[in-house]
Amino acid sequence: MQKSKDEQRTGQLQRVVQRVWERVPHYRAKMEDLGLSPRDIHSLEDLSRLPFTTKNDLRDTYPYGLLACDKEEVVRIHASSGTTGKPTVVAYTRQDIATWSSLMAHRLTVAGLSSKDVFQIALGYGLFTGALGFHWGAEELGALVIPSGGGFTERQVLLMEDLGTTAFTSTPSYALHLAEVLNSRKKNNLRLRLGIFGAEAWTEEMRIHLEQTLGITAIDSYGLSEIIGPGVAMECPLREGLHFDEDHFLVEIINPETGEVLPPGETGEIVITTLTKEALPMIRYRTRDLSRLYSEPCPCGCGEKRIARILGRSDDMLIIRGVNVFPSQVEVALGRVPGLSLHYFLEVSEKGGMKELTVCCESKTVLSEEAAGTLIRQTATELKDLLGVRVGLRIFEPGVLERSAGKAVRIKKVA
Ligand code: DLL
Repeated sequence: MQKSKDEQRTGQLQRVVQRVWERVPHYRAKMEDLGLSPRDIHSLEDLSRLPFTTKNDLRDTYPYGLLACDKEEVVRIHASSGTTGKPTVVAYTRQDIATWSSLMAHRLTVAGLSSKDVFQIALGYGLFTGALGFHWGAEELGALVIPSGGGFTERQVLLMEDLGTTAFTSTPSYALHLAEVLNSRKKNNLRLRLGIFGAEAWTEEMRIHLEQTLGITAIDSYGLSEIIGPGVAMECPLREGLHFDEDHFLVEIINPETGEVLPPGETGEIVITTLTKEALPMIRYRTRDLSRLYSEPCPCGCGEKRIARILGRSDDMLIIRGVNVFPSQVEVALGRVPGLSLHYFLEVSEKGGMKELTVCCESKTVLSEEAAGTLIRQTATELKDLLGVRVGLRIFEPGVLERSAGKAVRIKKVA
């Protein structure tokens, strides 16, 4: 059984390599530089011989240089959410949209969504892949879809109450805000049972908080525009890792410094190869996201490869006095302090060539001077224990920090 799957995937890999070799001069040149041709791909082991693709390859060939189909065959464009410079444009053929919808419908079904659900999509519609990816998948499985988009929290709540929303998707940081607004209201008629969250790093502490305050099961969903959008990997209801569909994506974990492929269990950068995409196949795309592969199959029995919750992006890793710090580790520490909400950001400044970090967070309630002092000491201890380095800390009163409707900005650089 496994052998035939491997043979089938080898065939898919050979076809996708042949496709980019024939149609994308940029890929062909990179392969030729390594002395490779499609004839060198005999098995899945040969994947690691292929060159990596990075965001720079997309930038250098902006906007259509990596297209592996005629432009007339492209039916949709999305763009990545980069905040500086030109966006990264990604393209889809009609078949790519169908593939995306059906893999999304499958992932959502596994996550627990069904045609009986009323599914509210509180993600941005537009160039961002988030909303439309969920939208087409949820419609395909027959759920009643409410395309509410990001933000406009009062309207989100009204729709949830009046239309009987049973499941919704948003970023975890926006779900935290929604939960706060819902809990501040006297009466609400909520029927929520399932939340599917992604597009940014979040933690088990945030999951527990969202599940408890919203009365839902919270599922982690991972994806990126360059690969297809949301739907690349998602948890099943056991919530023990995000499942990859290897009929569509081959996944490797590499050492980001050396490029060497790491065995299951070791943390490194996720690298993904698409097997079925037509317009923009990706060969060994370096995501910059850090995670690890599980070595054993999920207890749910599906047999798919799983990755652990994403630790963060390598670009977001801060080095504070020689210690590596990820925003998600700060979230874990804050989640251990009962008096704090999970709204936070990291202020980063530079003094004499050294990075300084100040964690800015919020108390749950307005505190007396004495209680505030205790909370500061408690939080500083948790941060020091978890990060292994002492960092600055500012605790604001409830409601002071900005709420995000989409991806939260966790790192703010100050002069
Ligand atoms: O964020 C696609 C998406 C939308 C995924 C909605 C899930 C839900 P991009 O805008 O291209 O696409 O951003 C991709 O977001 O490389 C990760 O750094 C981060 N990311 C996405 N999902 C997760 C997650 C969408 N579950 C980038 N956990 C990726 C941690 C995530 N980070």
